Amino acid sequence: PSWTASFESRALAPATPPLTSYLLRLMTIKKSNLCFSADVTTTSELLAVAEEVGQSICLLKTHADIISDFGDRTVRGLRDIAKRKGFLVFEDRKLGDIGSTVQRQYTSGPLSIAKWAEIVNAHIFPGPSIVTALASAASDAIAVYNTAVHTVITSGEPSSSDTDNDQDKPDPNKLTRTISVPSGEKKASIVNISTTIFTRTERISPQPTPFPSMSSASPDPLKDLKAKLGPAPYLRGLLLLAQMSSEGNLLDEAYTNKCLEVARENRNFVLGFVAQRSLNTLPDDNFLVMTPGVQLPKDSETGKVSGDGLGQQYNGPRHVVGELGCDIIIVGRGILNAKDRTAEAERYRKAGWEAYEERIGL
Ligand code: BMP
Repeated sequence: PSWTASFESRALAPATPPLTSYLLRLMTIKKSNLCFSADVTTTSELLAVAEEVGQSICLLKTHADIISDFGDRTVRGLRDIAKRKGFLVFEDRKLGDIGSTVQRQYTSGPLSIAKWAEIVNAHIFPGPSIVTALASAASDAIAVYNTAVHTVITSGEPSSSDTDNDQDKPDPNKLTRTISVPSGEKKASIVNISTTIFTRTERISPQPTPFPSMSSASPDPLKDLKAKLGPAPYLRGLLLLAQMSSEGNLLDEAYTNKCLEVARENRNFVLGFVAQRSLNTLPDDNFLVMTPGVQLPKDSETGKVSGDGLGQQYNGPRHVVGELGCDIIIVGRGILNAKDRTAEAERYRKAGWEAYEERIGL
C-alpha cells in the first residue's frame, strides 16, 4: 500500500504480518502514532514516566543498557504498564554483530531482550545473516513461550507445595501432544490462566526469569481499547536502521536501499525501519517507518527546534509524517524534559495524529 493508505487498511491487507497488523490496529484505536523514547537511567524513573505518558503512546522505546538497576523489577513493571495502558515495547539495542553473537545478545545475558520487548532493531552492516539469525532466535523464544503455556494446561493448577519441585519440569512429549489439540475450550483456558502460567514457569525454569509476569491487579483504564483489540500477541519483530537522524551519519542511499532489499527478503520478521522517510515503493511494501529526531517548538516559541549540540537534528511531526511519509514519530527529550509530561505527550500525540490524518486526506 502507498503511504496515503490508512493505518487501518494497511492492518487489514492480507499479507500484513501479525505484529505489524496488531500495532497498526492499536494505533488506529488509540489514535496515536507516537513512540516515546524513555531515555532514563533508573527503573523508578522508567516506570514513573511510562505511567505518565502510557495513555498517549502506541510504543515505548527503551535503552535498557543505560538503566543502572535494570532487572526483573524493570521488566515486570514495564510489562504491567504496557498491558494496562496498551502499548508495545521497542528496545533500541541497535544490534550489529555476527549472527551467533546477536542471537545471544537478543535472548540471554542481563538484558534478555527477546523476553520482554516485542520489537528490537539492528544494523545490517554485518550482512543479511544478522536478520535471519535474529528471526530464528525470535521464533525459538516464541516456541518457549508456547511451551510454557501448554505446560501448565497439561499439569493443571500449581499447588503451593509442588511448584519448586523438579518433577514439575515440562515433559516434552506431553507438551507436543497438548499443542496438537487446541480445542476452543483449551484456547480459552490459555488466556484465563496466563497469570498462573508465568508465575509457575519462572519457578520451574532453569533460567531465573524466562518471561515477565503478565498479571495485573490494577484497574484497567483502557478497557475499551482491549475489548476492541484483544490481548497483545506474543510475537517478535525487527526494525532495520536504514537512516539516522544524526549529522554526518554514514548511512547513504545505497545502504538504505540495501536495507529495503534485506527487509523484503524477510517480510514476516522485519516490520519496518528506523528512517527519516517512507521507504515503501512496491505495491507489496507495507513497512512501518519510525522516525527519531522529532520535536515541536515549546508553546511559547514559534521558532524551529534544530538540534541538541551533540549531532542530533530535529524536524517537526508535520514534516516527517505529512511530507515524508513516516508512520511513527519517536520523541524523547521533547517529552521527557517537560514539566507536565502527560500533557506534553498528549500534545505530541495530537500533532503526530493530525499530520497523519492530513496525509491520508481526512
Ligand atoms: P531525543 O528525542 O531525545 O533526541 O531522543 C531520540 C532517541 O532516538 C534516542 O533514544 C536515540 O538513541 C534514538 N535515535 C536517534 O535519535 N536517531 C537515530 O537515527 C536512531 C535512534 O535510535
